[in-house]
Amino acid sequence: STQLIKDEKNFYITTPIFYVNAAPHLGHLYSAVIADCLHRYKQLQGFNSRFATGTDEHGLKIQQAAEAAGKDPLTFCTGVSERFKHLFSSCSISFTDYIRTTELRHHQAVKHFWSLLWNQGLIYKGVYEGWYSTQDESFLTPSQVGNALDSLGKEVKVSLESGHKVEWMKEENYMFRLSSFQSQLVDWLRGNPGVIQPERFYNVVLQWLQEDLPDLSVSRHRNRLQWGIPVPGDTEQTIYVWLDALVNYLTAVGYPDQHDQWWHKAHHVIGKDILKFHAIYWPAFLLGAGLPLPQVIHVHSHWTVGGKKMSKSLGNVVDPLEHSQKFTNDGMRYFLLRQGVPDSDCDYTQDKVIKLLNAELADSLGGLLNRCTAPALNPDQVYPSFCSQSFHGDQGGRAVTDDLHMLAAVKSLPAVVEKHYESMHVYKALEAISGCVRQTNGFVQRHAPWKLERKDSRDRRWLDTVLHVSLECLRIYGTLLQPVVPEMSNKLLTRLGVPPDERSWTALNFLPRSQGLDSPFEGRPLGPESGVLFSRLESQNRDKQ
Ligand code: ME8
Repeated sequence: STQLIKDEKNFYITTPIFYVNAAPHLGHLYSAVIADCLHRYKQLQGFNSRFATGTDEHGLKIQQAAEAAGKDPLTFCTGVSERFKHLFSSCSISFTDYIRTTELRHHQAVKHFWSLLWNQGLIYKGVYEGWYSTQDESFLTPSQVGNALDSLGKEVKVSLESGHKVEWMKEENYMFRLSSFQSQLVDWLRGNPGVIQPERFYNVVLQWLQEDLPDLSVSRHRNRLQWGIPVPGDTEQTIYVWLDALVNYLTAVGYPDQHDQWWHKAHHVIGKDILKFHAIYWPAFLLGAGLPLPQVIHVHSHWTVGGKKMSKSLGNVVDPLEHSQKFTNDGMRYFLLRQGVPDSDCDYTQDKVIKLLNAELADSLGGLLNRCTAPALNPDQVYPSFCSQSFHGDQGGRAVTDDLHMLAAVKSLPAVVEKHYESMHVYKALEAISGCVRQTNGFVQRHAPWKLERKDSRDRRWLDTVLHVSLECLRIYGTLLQPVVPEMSNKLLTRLGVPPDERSWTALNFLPRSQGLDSPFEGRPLGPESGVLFSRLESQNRDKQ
């Protein structure tokens, strides 16, 4: 039972593993930031959280990209994989495992997984005939294919969902009995309504499962695809890249030897473009292999740039490293999570980034911290005492109705934020925090503590109380913001003198003194002065993107 209690606090979060055919872009960073936020949030709640990310390095698309670059595939993959790793390390993505599908441990995991499916009679040799999109590494039914014009005006067949070109192929290969899992998948979804979030995507998957679910080709002939893992017992065939890639989630927690205590806590963050693979193929494979299904699949939508899909040919691909250098890591993270809505696509423009960060981080939050810690107002550089009589007592209490509203809002803020972090509606959490910051600024503005007379004892008590309340608000905001803007929160909490062991979710008891509890902060010194919290960004008139 000790084991059980230990496992209860385990949590496992993943990002998609990223294709190494091209450089990282904004969308990739977005997936990683969402997962990182959830990982940090769980850790603050006392969970033992593991967080895996990495790169997807096999398949036709990569094979062709390496050829085009004139490099041998592994050298090519290593180069791009390092770029992803560097991006994530630079952007405070605190992964605990970085997996590459070209690693030996992964080859072993995939072979083991394949053999299990094979031994269950779930894989058979057959002939696949149908459409294939190399760009999506995806098989499509005729109803998923339509006509379009290519760049030369020639009529071509494309995937209706992605718009990418498809080709007709006919090949002998191995097939997985996907069709036999249709009703089990429907039962799983019906029995677990929260398993795919947001609900919109849950409904999409249920809809897909109303249609025909043909068996799935899970290998390619070696003549076509060499860059991959050979089928165990048949070196003429290479394992389909999606089967290979999905198993990475197991490899990263030690499959096949020691995945148990983590695997049944798996949470996947994915973009909407790869929903079918994660919500239909993956659960079917797992059912076939007798493994538990993921706890939650968190789906997010896409970023467009200047109203258009990001694409090399349009030249509007946002380099996330360059932009996080320009706007700071925390600035980028804040923007992506504050503006990114999981349910629908969002548009990225530098103008919006600058306006948002200046308003909410530099002016509102940074301004509040600056005011309450400025030596002019707080010459002793301490967390002053809270006096409930001067706040809300019968004699001379100076709080007004708006102040009480503010206190109530901040008091309920942790629960509100928690709810939104749990469902990955981080933008709602940030909206709530930012609303409270605004109210606290209003509180300070209303009572203009700089006009109070420090020598007058009644004024002084009130001044201290106003500062105490504001610092408490800041402490709550700093604590709640840690999953989103870790560096800035650290700076803020350090300035307030909050030590690292008082920054977890259990430290969120707001203003304990006003609730008749001892305030651990009363009289404590503030931390050292550390400059502005977030420097205002210059607007970039020449470049509106
Ligand atoms: O699909 N906006 O890799 P990938 C937001 N290797 N997110 C976006 C985006 C955009 N415009 N474009 C991409 C693969 N993404 C596979 C995954 S998992 C076993 C294998 C995000 O490099 C989105 O999360 O094409 C997408 O799912 C992810 O990047 C992977 O992109």
